[in-house]
Amino acid sequence: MIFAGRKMTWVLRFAIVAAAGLTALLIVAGPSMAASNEGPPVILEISEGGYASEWYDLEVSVEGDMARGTAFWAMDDDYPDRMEEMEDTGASFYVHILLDDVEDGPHTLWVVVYNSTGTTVTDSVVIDVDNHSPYVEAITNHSTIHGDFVFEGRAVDPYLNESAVYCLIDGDETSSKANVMTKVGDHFEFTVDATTMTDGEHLARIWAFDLWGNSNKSHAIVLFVSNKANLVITNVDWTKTKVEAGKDVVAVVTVKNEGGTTASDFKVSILEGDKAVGSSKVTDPLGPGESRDVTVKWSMDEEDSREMYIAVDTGEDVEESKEDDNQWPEPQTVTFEGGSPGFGMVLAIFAVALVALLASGRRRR
Ligand SMILES: [Ca+2]
Ligand SMILES: [Ca+2]
Ligand SMILES: [Ca+2]
Repeated sequence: MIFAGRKMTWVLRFAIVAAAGLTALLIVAGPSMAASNEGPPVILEISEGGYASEWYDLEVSVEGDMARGTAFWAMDDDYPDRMEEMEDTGASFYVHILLDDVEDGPHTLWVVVYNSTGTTVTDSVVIDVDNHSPYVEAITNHSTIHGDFVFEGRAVDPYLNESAVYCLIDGDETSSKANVMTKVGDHFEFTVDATTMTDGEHLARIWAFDLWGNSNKSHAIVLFVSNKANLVITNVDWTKTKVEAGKDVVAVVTVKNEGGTTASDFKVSILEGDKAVGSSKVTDPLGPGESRDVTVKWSMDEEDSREMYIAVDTGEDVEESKEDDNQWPEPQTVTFEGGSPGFGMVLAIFAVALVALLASGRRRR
């Protein structure tokens, strides 16, 4: 019984497979078997249209009395005056259309079929030509960043896939697919969370796809991540550079914290060579993005000219993401001159004169 059951099953399987095969054969051969060689031409099937890049195969299958018939095609305004003959493959009419010189965008392909009696039938299909990858451009400039930072870029394509515009970071295509940029007006934005990135240089690009699948990456911009503090000097204004010996030369220094951590208790100094000769201490916290003017002074007793520099955090009190950008690049020559006696000297001369006057007064008595 068991054997008979198995045998039965095998026969049944064979029957099913055979039936399925025959059905498939009928489906494949369907249209041509069903096509009639008589009567006016009828377009049974035309190729699907849709996205095309570089080339497109246009094909129509026709039934009817086509013994001496033929088919012509044209694109857009070339219909109906400038039509070209299609190749008769027997089963269909066919043409391989090169799209290299065709503008990106929708185009209509027309087909006109003639049969031996001169009767015609017309059909058309729309193709969306997309030969080019999107135009992309990073708008954001090279920046020092911390916390949330909005990266901006442009992506333009007749068939841009707006859900496939990414902020590509450090060339990591896999993880950057999560950085989908949002369309804002005429550009795209993505908020970079610098706290998830290591301090230092990172490269950001906009990477955009069109619906066809062509993609393009912009030039890279440098995002310098500074989750730690980063003190820099943004301006130096020397308010006194030529003074009498013993008096102060003065500079007003604008210090900025470009990092993401507050800094305090650091020095701003006037340097002679590498040596800080005059310093001011900043004790109040300088928060991320904040700037402050700090006045620094230095004096010298002898008459001379010196070349001086300005730098921040000369005591190395603050741990920064970048320590090599703390010096203002332009030196300043300061001059100490000999001059009229100082106020102290005037007082001393006056005192001596007074004593002498008193002494001579006493003698007169
Ligand atoms: Ca495109
Ligand atoms: Ca710094
Ligand atoms: Ca430092």
